[in-house]
Amino acid sequence: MNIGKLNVLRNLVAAMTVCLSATSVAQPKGFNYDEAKVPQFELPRLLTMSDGTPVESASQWTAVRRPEVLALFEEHVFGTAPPSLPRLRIRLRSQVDDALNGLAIRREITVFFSDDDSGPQMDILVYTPAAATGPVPCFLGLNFKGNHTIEADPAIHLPMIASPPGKEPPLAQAKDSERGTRAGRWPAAMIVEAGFGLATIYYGDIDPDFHDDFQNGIHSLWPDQQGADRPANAGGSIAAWTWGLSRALDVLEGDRLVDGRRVAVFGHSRLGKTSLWAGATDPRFQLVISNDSGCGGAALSRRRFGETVARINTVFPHWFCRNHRQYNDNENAMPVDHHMLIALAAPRAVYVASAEKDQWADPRGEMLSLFHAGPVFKLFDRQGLPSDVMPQIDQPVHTDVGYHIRTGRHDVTSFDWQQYLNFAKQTLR
Ligand code: GTR
Repeated sequence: MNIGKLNVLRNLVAAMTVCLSATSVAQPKGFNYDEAKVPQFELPRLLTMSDGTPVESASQWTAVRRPEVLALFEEHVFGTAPPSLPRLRIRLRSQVDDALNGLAIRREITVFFSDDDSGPQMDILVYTPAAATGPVPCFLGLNFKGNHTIEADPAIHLPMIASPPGKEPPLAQAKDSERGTRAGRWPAAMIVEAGFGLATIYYGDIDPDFHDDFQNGIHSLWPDQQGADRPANAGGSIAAWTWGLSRALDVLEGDRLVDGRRVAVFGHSRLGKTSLWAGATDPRFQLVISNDSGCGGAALSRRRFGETVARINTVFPHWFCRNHRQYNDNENAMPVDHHMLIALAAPRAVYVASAEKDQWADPRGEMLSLFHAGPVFKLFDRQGLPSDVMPQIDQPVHTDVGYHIRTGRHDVTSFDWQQYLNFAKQTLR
C-alpha cells in the first residue's frame, strides 16, 4: 500500500475513533435512553410544607417552604457550604484597557482566601465593555481548563493545575499552547458588544476536580472538615465551587465597572449543576443559567434517563455529600427532586438549556424540571414554562424563565450564548 493510501486509512481510523469515543461519552452503555422505559414515579410535593400545610402565597413560600427545601438539598444532595471567611484579600494582577481589539477592559483580580499569599486563591478574569459609561450587568461562570483558555491572549496568567494522586507532577503550570483553546465556549467579544461583562474563574483554583478526601483547594483551610469521616452532610466539590462563585460575587459587588445587583451565574455540565446550586444558596444572583447540567443539575433524578444517581456518585464520589449515596438506585426515597432546585431560584430568572445529542443529560428531564418548578414562579405572578411538551429544536421559549434544546452535542455554543444574551436583556434590566 502506498503512503497516500496509508494516510487516508489512518485518518479514517482516527476519525472513527473520535466518533466512537464521542458517542460513548455522550451515551455510555447500560443506561436507559428510551422514553418508553422511564419508570412511573411521583414527584415530591413542592407546595406542601413538611407539616402538610399547603403553600398558597409567595410569603409562605419565602418564609417557610423555601428554607425547608433548601435545607433538604443541603442535607441530602450537595451538602453544607464551607465556612465563611473573616475577610477576602484582593489584588489587581493586571489590567489592559484595549483588550479584544479595543472592545473591552480586561482585568485579572486575584482573591486570596487567607493571609498567606501562597495559600488558596483564585483569579477572576473580567471583561467589561470599554465603551460603558457606568457599571454593567455581568455573566459569572467557572471554566474547566483555566482562564488562559478563554482567549488567545499571551498576557493572561497561566494557572497552576493540580493532578490526581498517582499522576506526575502533582502541580504544574498550565501550558502556553492551550491559550484560547476554549474560546468557542466563551464568546467574550459577543458578550461585551451586547453591553455585558464576563467574569470567569478556573474551577480548579477553588477545588481541583478529583477525590482527595477534601484536602486541597479551599478545603486546605479547614482541616477539621477533611478525611473520610467528615460529616455525611459536609459539602463536596459542587458546594465548594458554589462557595467560590459567591466569593467572586462579593468581589463584583464592590467593583466599580460591574453592577453587582445584575449578575447572572452561568455554568456548563458539572458547572451547570454548580450554577443551579449557586442560584439556590445565594439570592444575590439575579439570573441562573444551567447549560446541559443533567443528572444532579436540572434533570429529574427519578426519571433514571441517561446518567443516574448511582453512576454519578460512583464515578464522581467527591461532587455531592455522602448522604446523597443513600439514593443510589433508590431515587424515589429522595425527599427532593430537581424541579425543587430550580424553584429555589424563583422569582429570579432561570434559564435551562439542553442539547439534542446530549441524551446522557436527559434533555426532557431538564425541561420537565423547569416546567414543574412553574407553580412557585406563579406564586410570584411570574410565568414558568407554558407547556410540558418538548419545544422544537432550536426554538427557544422565553417567558419569565427560558428553555431551549439546540442541535448538537454536549457543549456551549454561540447559539446558546445568543439566547442567554437575549434573555438577559429582558431579565437583568
Ligand atoms: C460527565 C458527567 C456529567 C457531566 C459531565 C461534565 O462525565 O457524567 O454529569 O457533569 O461529565 O461535567 O462534563
